[in-house]
Amino acid sequence: MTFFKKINAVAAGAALGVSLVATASGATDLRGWNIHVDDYPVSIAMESFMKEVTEKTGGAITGKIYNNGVLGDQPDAIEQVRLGAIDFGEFSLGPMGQAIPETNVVSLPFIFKSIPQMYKLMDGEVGEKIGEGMIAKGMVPLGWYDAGARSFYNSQHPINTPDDVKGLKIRVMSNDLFVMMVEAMKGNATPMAFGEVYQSIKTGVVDGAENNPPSYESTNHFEVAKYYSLTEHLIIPECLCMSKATWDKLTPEQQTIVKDAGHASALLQRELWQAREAASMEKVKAGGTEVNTIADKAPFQAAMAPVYDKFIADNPALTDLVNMIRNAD
Ligand code: BDP
Repeated sequence: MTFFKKINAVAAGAALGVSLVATASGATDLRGWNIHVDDYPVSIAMESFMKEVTEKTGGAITGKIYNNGVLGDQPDAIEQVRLGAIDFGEFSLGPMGQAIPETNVVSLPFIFKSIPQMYKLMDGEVGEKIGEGMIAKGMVPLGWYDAGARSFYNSQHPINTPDDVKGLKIRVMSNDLFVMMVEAMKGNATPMAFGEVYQSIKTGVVDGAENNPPSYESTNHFEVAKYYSLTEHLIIPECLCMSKATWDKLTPEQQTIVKDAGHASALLQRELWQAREAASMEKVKAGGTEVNTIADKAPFQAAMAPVYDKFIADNPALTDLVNMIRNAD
């Protein structure tokens, strides 16, 4: 059974009980959470998702997407979607790890060999297993979005070796794994909301952070942290997800429309991402960013051994999933 057939089978059962409610109540108006600025690839793809859903359901499902994180910070929004208080959102799997252990495997540094490999695996069995974990915790994945690779940036000096991270105060997304990752290189990690990072770098609360080029650029972090070192230590997929509570209220026909629109929006987002990544790199360089590539990533990978050891020790049930990714071509 394919992944979506599975969620449909589960949902078809649930829909028997609730489809009447959906029909009787007429139009369903959804609220969508998004952390990014209006012209970001994620934001454009989410709008296209909503438009397609409204058109194909003949106006029975409408919705509004709230950009710039105005509905709250990401870890809170994940909880809100799980509880059904927000209907859908576009999330990094990074901050999902605390609530949904399966998603943590993609937050292990250097677990994927490349972005194409990440997609191949997420579009196959690995993605299915992670998706099942998400559904069990109240989130239905509708499409995997691209977030490129994350690299370190800071206001002090370029990073070429793990030793260069030593002593730097680095903001990370909310997940213990990212704290361990920075500490494994003897840096000081500070979990912090995305929206607070610019000011924190500017005022010296932290020296830097880590992110993909479009986020480094769209947040203007490049203005205050000009050394961008392409460690590419994390390739974390993102997800357009619907609350299971909302999903269960849709008719099977509506679920198919939502699922298809989610898939189409992911394909659009992945395409937009490529162009934005290139444009962002140009913009930050023109703005004075000093970009350096890493001649040898092996020492960074080796430094992550304790992160893997602790993760496997704490999550023995996820060992197979970790190995499935690590042993993939
Ligand atoms: C961006 C992700 C976004 C995260 C942000 C962060 O797209 O979901 O909230 O990083 O670092 O790349 O918090």
